[in-house]
Amino acid sequence: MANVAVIGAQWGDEGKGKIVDWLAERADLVVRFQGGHNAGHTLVIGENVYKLSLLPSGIVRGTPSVIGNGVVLDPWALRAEVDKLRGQGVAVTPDTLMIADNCALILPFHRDLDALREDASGAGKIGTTRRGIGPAYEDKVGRRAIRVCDLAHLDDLGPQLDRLTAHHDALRAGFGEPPIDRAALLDELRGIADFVLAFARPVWLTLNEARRRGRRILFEGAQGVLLDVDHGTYPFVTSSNTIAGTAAGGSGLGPSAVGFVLGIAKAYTTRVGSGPFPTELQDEIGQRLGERGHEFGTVTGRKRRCGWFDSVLVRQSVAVSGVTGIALTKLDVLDGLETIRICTGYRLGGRVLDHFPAHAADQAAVEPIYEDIPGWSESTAGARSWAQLPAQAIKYIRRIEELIQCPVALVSTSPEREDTILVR
Ligand code: 2SA
Ligand code: MG
Repeated sequence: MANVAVIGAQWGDEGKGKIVDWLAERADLVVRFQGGHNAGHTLVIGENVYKLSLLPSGIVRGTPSVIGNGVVLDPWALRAEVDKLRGQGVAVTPDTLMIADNCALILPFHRDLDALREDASGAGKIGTTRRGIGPAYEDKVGRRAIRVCDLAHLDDLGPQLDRLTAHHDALRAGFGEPPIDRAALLDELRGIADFVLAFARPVWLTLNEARRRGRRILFEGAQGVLLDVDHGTYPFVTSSNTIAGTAAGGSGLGPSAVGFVLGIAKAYTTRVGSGPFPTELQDEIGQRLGERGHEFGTVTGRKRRCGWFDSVLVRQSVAVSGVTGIALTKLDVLDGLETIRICTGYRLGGRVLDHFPAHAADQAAVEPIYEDIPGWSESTAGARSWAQLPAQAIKYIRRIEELIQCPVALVSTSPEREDTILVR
């Protein structure tokens, strides 16, 4: 079986956690390759609910899990999440969790800067998770970051720390904040170093070795393609590349390591945070989707904006991420709607577009062109076979496949792993 990369085909929260859990059973290793603890992956196992932000979802069932170099790692968030999982009876050991020693760290002042900027931006704010993700990636690309491997050399950080603090002290001064207390920072790092280093290793070696031995690797994407820093709704995006292509580079494997790209898409659309959203519904249908779909952020509890399925956006995600098959989730949330709308194109200043334009003002101005499809009155919640789906629901899925130019490989009808339909 080919190695699978699971990525979000919309703005995140498509239900990746459940699908990854479903696939993790068939994998030997699960790898996170981008993002950080801004992700929120929910796994429902019997009576238990596990909410993961940073750790790969495989950890819950004991599948060896890897945090790749493309991730930005907050050591204190790591410890808190590990403690919480251990409290739920999940074993987290250096055998089940491996962290790339070349991962860049998220430090306390990254979190501060994220919040300071958001608070200062008023209506123009991005709506970040305030976890310090953006500032940490900036320092990585600016070649100033402290990385996991540096935790073993805290006494030799001198010039590196000078460059880092000089950069941040200038930024902080602009917000009227005091300079970074270097002694306090080093103390905090000393207090957490051993905890992180216990899991640290050159995971690229481990992964390449696993590949040579034919082990199956599952790549677990976070957020979604429309939040990709290049291909998403810039500047209302996250600071990493969320496309499937990152799975290789963010873990230290070559591109041929990814055989099958499974894009996860909700049967409607949601978005949390600011930015354009052509099919957003401000009416009672949007309200209903949010309530029935329990659309609140896993990490921050924020209410998600809801709207109709946008086939233009998903088609674009399929293309830029090389999606091989789609897992369509939360179909049951549409149960009982008389009419369901699908966006098939946009109107912009008298022109018809078959793609989402790059410019932010154009993205905000496009008007969706809709196709209306009759809904179904039957319940699809918990359906486990194609035969259990109402004829209209099947028509809806088939139409989506045509429009996005990609087959639907899985349909998910509840948060329970077993409530999944394998198509064909
Ligand atoms: P950031 O914090 O710099 O990555 O925020 C930048 C944008 O990326 C969005 N973003 C997300 N959107 C949906 N889900 C995410 N994860 C959590 C979840 C979010 C939560 O799964 O529920 O709990 O609120 C996620 N992470 C980042 C963010 O909203 C900004 O638009
Ligand atoms: Mg989520």
